[in-house]
Amino acid sequence: MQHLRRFSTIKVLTSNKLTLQEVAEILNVHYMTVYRYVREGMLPAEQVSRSWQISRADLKEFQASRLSSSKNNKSVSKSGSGSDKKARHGSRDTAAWADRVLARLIEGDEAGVSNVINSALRSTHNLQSIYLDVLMPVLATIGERWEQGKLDIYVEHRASEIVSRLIGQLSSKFTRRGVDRGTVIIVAPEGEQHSLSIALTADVLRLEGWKVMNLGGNLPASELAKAVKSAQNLVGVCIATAMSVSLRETANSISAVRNIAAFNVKCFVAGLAIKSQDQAQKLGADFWVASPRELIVALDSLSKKAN
Ligand code: B12
Repeated sequence: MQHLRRFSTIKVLTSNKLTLQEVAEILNVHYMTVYRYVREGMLPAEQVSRSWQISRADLKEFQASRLSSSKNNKSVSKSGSGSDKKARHGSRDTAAWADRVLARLIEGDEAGVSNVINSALRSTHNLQSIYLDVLMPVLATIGERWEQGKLDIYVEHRASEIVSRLIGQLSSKFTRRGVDRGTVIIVAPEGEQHSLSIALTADVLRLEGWKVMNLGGNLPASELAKAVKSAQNLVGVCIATAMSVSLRETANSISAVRNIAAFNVKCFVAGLAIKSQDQAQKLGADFWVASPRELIVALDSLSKKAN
């Protein structure tokens, strides 16, 4: 065992390309945290076959940026206005909760998942983090294992259904009274049934004070146009697409929005099938958002500009 550990340490020290697991060892965080850094574009990585590779140079840069941001965080805390919730975001805490949720989900233990989530909520008091740092990475990991043939399709379907019901239970907690920043529509285009990440994002935006019209998956462009017409004080429309075959319908949806919406309504695209701002613009959108947090930031800056 010790021999194996030494071998992996030597490999970590000498190789120029590192795996998620190796980076996790170096940073002393869970590998799902590293995966999230990669997926949220914080840590550049290349996908080779089915695994991610991170260059040592990129890791060094990432470590340097984390060091400077943690110095900044410390100075905020000293001034008394630091947020515990922020400090916990993406930490080993959330990774540990994610591990527990993942294990219960794979077992199909719905009550167990609910118990773990409720304990996590009592412990972190951070709804946003439970959705974005626990449930979303867990779904992505289940997807990865499914793609690698490590999980049966029925297990993945069962997990999706459990998460869907869990969102139903938690959704009512995501309210912020007395704030109305305008309306945001979130939807997936016709043919696209991947709607869990849309539902999670919708709740998180509600907590930020947005009125969210969640239209779910598989919505024809003509129906989206009707929804846009009916919306009061519409600020943005976000179309999420997981499958590349849905890109044409994504473009149709965007053009339907453009035909009906006021000029200042912004169109965002998100999801696994969208990889760059350039691609987003080619589809007719204004902005690509790589994660729900990016959408929150983009909407914040729109409302600041408007005020
Ligand atoms: C769950 C799942 C399903 C469920 C969906 C349940 C539901 N109600 O949503 C079911 C079982 C229905 C399903 C069906 C299918 N699926 Co499926 N599915 C998945 C799986 C495992 C997870 C999707 C998910 O929720 N991920 C969680 C999100 C959070 O992870 P993420 O995408 O990495 O999210 C990051 C960003 O993309 C972004 N983001 C994602 N969504 C959004 C939304 C907003 C608003 C914002 C701001 C950001 C954002 O934020 C995250 C980073 O912080 C993925 C595998 C995977 N790797 O994701 C396959 C996957 C998406 N499915 C796939 C396929 C092919 C299918 C099927 C065709 C399978 C089949 N043969 O029947 C059908 C198609 C159904 C259809 N017509 O849409 C492929 C798509 C390949 C492609 N690129 O074209 C994938 C990638 C799996 C694979 N590699 O084969 N699927």
